[in-house]
Amino acid sequence: QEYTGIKCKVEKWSEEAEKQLAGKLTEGASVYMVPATLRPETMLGQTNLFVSPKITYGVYQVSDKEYYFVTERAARNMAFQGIFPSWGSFPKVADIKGSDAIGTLVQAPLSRQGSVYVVPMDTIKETKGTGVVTSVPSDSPDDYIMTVDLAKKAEFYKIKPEWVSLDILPIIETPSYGNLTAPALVKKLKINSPKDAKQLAEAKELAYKEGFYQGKMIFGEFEGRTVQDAKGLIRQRLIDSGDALVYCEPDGLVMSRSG
Ligand code: ZZB
Repeated sequence: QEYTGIKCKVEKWSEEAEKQLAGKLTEGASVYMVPATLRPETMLGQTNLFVSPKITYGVYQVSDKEYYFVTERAARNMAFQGIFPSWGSFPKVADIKGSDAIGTLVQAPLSRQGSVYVVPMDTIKETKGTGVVTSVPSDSPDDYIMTVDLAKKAEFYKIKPEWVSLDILPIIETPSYGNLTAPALVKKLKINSPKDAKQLAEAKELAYKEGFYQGKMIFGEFEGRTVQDAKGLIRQRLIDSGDALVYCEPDGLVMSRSG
C-alpha cells in the first residue's frame, strides 16, 4: 500500500505534550505529525487531525531540524525507506500518549483553515499507516460521523467545542452523492455513531469507488478536473513543496498476521 504522508507542523502543543517534550528537542526544531492518506486530492477539505487516545506515539528525529510524531511501527517502516538519514535507525526522543496530544494545533497543508486541532478517534488502528489520520468530513464517512459525535459530546471527549466544525467545505462532486459524499452516505446507510463499523466499512467502499471513478473537483486550483487526474497532480504538488512524503507498507501476509 502506498500512502502519502502529510507533514503537519505543530504550531502549539497541548499543555500535557508540551510538558513531556520539555528539554528533549533541539533548539529551533519543528515537529510534524504525519497522517497517512490514500486521498491526497482531498487535503483541501481537512478540518482536524485524529489520534487514538489509546496509542502511544513516538517523536522521532529525522534531521537536525525535524522530528516526526508517528507510531513506533510506522517509524520502523520509514527507517527502511530512506526517510531517516541512517538506514534502519529511527532515533526516538520522547513518547507521547495520544490522549495527551489532544488539543495540539497543527498546520494542515492546502486546507482552508490553514491550521487544525488534534482530536480523538478511538477506531484508529495501530497496525495501519502512521496511527495519525487527517479528517476530511466531506469525503470520508468515518471522519464525518466522528466529527458529528465530537461536536455533540465535546465534554465527554474532553475537547473544546470550537475545535471541531460542522461547516463542511464541499470539494468533490459525484453523480450519486452530490457535493458532500460522506454526509450523504452516512444519511443513506443510517449511520448513527462511529461504532457502526459494518455500515461504515460499506460507506467507505462506496465513497472510494464513486469518488475515484466519478468524482470531479469543484474547489481549488484543480477545479473542473476529474479526481483521477487531480490525485496525482495534488500529490506531486505536496511532495515538491516539501509538505508530503511517500510512505509504503507491505500488505498481505505480513500485515494481516501482525494486525
Ligand atoms: C484522508 C481521507 C479522505 C481518507 C477521504 C479517506 C477518505 P484504508 O482505506 O482502510 O486502506 N486511515 C489511515 N490510517 C488509519 C488508521 N491507522 N486507522 C484508521 N484509519 C486510517 O485506509 C486508508 C484511509 O483510512 C486513509 O485515507 C485515512 O483516511 C484512514 F475522503 O485520509 B484517508 C472513502 C474514504 N475517503
